[in-house]
This record gives sequence, structure tokens and C-alpha cells, in this order.
Amino acid sequence: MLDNDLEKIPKLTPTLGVEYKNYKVLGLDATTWDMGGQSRYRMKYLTEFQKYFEGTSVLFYVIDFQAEDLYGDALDYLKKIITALKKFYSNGVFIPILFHKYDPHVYAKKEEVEQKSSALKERVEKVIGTIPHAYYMTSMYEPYSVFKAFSEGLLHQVTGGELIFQKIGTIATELGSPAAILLTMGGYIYGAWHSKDVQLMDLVKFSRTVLDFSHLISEKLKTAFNVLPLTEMLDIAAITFSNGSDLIAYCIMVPKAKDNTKLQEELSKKQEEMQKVLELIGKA
Ligand SMILES: Nc1nc2c(ncn2[C@@H]2O[C@H](COP(=O)(O)OP(=O)(O)OP(=O)(O)O)[C@@H](O)[C@H]2O)c(=O)[nH]1
Ligand SMILES: [Mg+2]
Repeated sequence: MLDNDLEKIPKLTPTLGVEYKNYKVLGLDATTWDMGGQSRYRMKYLTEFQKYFEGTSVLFYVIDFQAEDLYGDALDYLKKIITALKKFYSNGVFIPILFHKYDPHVYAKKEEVEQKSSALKERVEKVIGTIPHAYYMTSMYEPYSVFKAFSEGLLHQVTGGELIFQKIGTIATELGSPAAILLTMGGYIYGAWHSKDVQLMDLVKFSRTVLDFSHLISEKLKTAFNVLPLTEMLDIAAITFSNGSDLIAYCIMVPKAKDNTKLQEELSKKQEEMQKVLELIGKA
């Protein structure tokens, strides 16, 4: 899924052993190890722990949110990993925890989900202790949710990464926008922010449209300003610019009534601020 290849989704097959891939994120090189979860492999990762975990900076732990009867197993295994991590590597690992298969069509009732996820979080907290971690609700039917978890997980490791998160939100607030996403032309999400008042449906549509748009960004669109229709009331304003070898888009949700010329002016100014923060990243 992380290859941004949505056509692959129906053909997902169990991962045999470990699959390695290289990525470039914010100009930095990252290698992902996709570790098959079948029990024969799970044993092996523990008995040959150092071989598999040495040098790990981010460990994405995926729990099947729909399989309540397997939560116990998932937590037991997490506990074993945490114990070994503490023994061999006392610091530096960040663990995004994905509550996966959080499918939009299955979880219609908000209260039910919140209850279930907070109960599960409590159980995770007991296991994970003081190791830095974050929670994500993800589903393959909402690719954005998976990309966001992955991108943020990696960005967390980058010096200055949190400055970007802050900037995405403050700029949106200053422009009176309820939601913003910063991402690359390949669809890697550097970060996203939204106000508490934003409608969930609008947010879903916003993230989908922005993700589609990111695949259309090309050299030709460099430092361009675009307005895309979102709903009857809302548009998306997007400004694209280059950062090193990456092409990046900063997209915000705006009311249709906004004067586009003014918006473009304001966004261009903010883009320079954002670029300064991006330039600091990874250089400290
Ligand atoms: N409903 C639902 N099914 C999913 C989702 N993600 C994956 N699946 C399905 O779950 C099954 C397993 O998916 P995989 O991606 O192979 O799972 P995995 O955790 O990588 O499995 P291993 O490689 O064996 O560790 C497949 O049939 C997928 O279609 C999701 O978000 N929602
Ligand atoms: Mg797999």
C-alpha cells in the first residue's frame, strides 16, 4: 500500500519473511522492513532479535482493530518486543500503533468506536510504558489514513520534524482555514492539521482530493497556485513549491467566498515561512 499503488490493494498477499524497500522522505533515505506476521516468523523475530531490530528508529505496530478476540495475542507479542527492545536498545525507538481495518463502512457509530479504541489504548499503555508512541486509526479503504501514519511516523524521527507539524497548523489558523495538509508530489504526507469544528465528511473528501491532486503535481506546476472545488461551500487552495529535489504542495480548505487573488497573495507569503522551516529540517 505504501507504494501509493492503489491497484495493488485487492491483491494483498501474506508477506513471506521480511520485504525490504527504500524510500526517500524529506530528502533522507529510509529503508522499510515489512515483517510478515505469521506465527513462524513472529517467533523468529524474537529469537534472532538483534538481527531484525538493530538500528530500528520507527517500529509500526499494526493491530487488527476488527479482531477483538486477537487483541490479547497482539498485546502479548508487543510486550515481548518491548521487553527485548529495553534489553538491547534502551532508547531511540518510536512506535506508531496502528488500529487497522478501521473501515468507514463498518464503524458508523462514533461512540462505539471511541469506547473500543480507548479501551484498547488503555491496554496498550500498560504494555508500552515510557516508550514514545502514537496512535493511528487506519483502513485500506481510506488510503490517506495509512499514508498519514507512515509519513508522520518517519517525520517524527527527523530533526525539526515537529516544527513542520506546528507550522502546518499555525499557517492554516492564520489564514482562517479549518484544515491543511502538506505533502509531496508522490503523495507522502509531511503532516496534516484540522480544527475541531470541521465536518468529518468534508475532511474525508478534502484528504482524498488532496491525495489525488498530489499525483498530478509535476514540474510544470512548480510554484503554482491552484483552486480546486471541494463542496458547495468549500474549495481547496493549493500552493506548490520545490524543496530540494522534492515538489511539495500545501493545501488548505477555504470557503468558496474567499477572494482568490488575495488568497494567492497570502498563501505565497506563508509558503516562504514554511520553506524556511523545511530548510532547517534534518540539518541540526
Ligand atoms: N477490511 C479490511 N481488510 C483489510 C485491511 N487491510 C488489509 N485487509 C485485508 O486483510 C488481509 C491481510 O492483509 P495483509 O496486508 O496481507 O496483512 P499483513 O498484516 O501484511 O499480513 P502478513 O503479511 O501475513 O503479516 C487481506 O485479505 C487484506 O485484503 C483493511 O483496512 N480493512
Ligand atoms: Mg504483509
